Amino acid sequence: MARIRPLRPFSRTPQSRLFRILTILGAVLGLAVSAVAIVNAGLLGRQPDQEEHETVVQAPTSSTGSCGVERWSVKTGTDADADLINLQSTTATTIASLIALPAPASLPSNNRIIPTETTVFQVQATLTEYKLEADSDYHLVLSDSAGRTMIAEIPDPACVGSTSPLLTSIEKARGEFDAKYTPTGTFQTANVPVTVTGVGFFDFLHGQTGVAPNGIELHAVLDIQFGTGAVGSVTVTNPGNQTGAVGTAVSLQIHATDTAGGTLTYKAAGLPAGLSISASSGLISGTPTTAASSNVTVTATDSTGPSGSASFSWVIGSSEGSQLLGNPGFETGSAAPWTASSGVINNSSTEPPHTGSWDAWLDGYGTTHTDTLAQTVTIPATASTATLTFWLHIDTAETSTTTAFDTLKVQVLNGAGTVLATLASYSNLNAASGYTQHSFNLGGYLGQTITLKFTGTEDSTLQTSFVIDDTAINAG
Ligand SMILES: [Ca+2]
Ligand SMILES: [Ca+2]
Repeated sequence: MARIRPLRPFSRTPQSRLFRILTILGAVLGLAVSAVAIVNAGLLGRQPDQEEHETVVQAPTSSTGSCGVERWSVKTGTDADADLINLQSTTATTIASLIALPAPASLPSNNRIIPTETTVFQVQATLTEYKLEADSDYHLVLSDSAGRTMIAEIPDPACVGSTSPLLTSIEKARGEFDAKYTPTGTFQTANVPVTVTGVGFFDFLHGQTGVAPNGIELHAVLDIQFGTGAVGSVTVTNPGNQTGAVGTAVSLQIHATDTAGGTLTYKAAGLPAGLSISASSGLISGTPTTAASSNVTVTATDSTGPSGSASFSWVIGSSEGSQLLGNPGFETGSAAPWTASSGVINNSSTEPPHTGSWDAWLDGYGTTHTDTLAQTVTIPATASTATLTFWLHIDTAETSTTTAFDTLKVQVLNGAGTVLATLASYSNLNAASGYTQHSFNLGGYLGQTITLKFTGTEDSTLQTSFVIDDTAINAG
């Protein structure tokens, strides 16, 4: 809305002719809007300072009984762009940098100047003076060592809409200030070092005390720390967006750096069901129970007060793509969690792997011999499909084109060792160069604990080698 010039007593201070004209014009405009309960700061009975010329609205629960009007939603986080404020990070800056920003050509009443007004800045400065404004703001004047000044404002929480994402921080900052000072309607001198955190904001130039040439302010202030030197800060390293599957255990270590000198406590909001974070170590662990997409925010708080956070998404699939077999390509160089007969786990170049360095080589002796390879898995009841795949190479010294002298059975057994199904049987008749992938539906075993077993049996002469690699049981 258009800003309304205040009505002032003509006798109060010497005024320019232009100002008188504007004042009279303002009075006319003021009358025009009086029906909407806008009252004038200059008429509230307190002695107004020269610099604040803004209209206010009555708000009985606020410090002065009034809240502000001009760009008020932007100042307090209830504007149309409030959700664009990046509250997840804080940008350390200086008064010199902020007052060097170009002043916008116009200032929208209910929208933000991006990125300055969607950024949370932190400035170390000297608080030179402060005052309770007619709009219930605490008006702080910040100065750097070169005398450059800018304004920071702590709104009265009673003047902040309940939907504002800034409300909690504003309440905290107001409390931090109240714990040290008691602002009144008159400027009081402080001259103490402060670290002020707040949202960037461009104000109209009213000649406010301490105003930056470009009108930049920290408005609203979200935190103020008093004292010399840095208060320290906490930075949480964003782990990036995560994916997982129902039934597959998770272990994600959150890392944070802390210069505040205390101890860190971790919290997480929005974790997928089944996961939790260790408050002391920052380790997120557990097993997801539900397929869902979550927005997770992890916050680390130093015991002296500062905190940092990081947000990321975490998509839990319905165990789609979850692969149940351990050591599926035998690349550990040993059997476990397979059980295998002696000599099966192989890395000799005589029977090279499908991928990696290792495979499972059953038989190949040319004498009566049996090799086995087995692994027990539980197929989740939450899965709707389960598929066994593996790569198989067969070579042989047998020459028959009609008789299976040496065989490899692929079987499913139950917990008692009873064969539930023979999925396939291969033999010397299937010998070929290279590997072939085979696939079998295990959808009949959802929710069951089964043993997948390969059994290679040779007769008394002429070797046949059954070489297996890159196995998988994918449950989804
Ligand atoms: Ca391999
Ligand atoms: Ca044979």
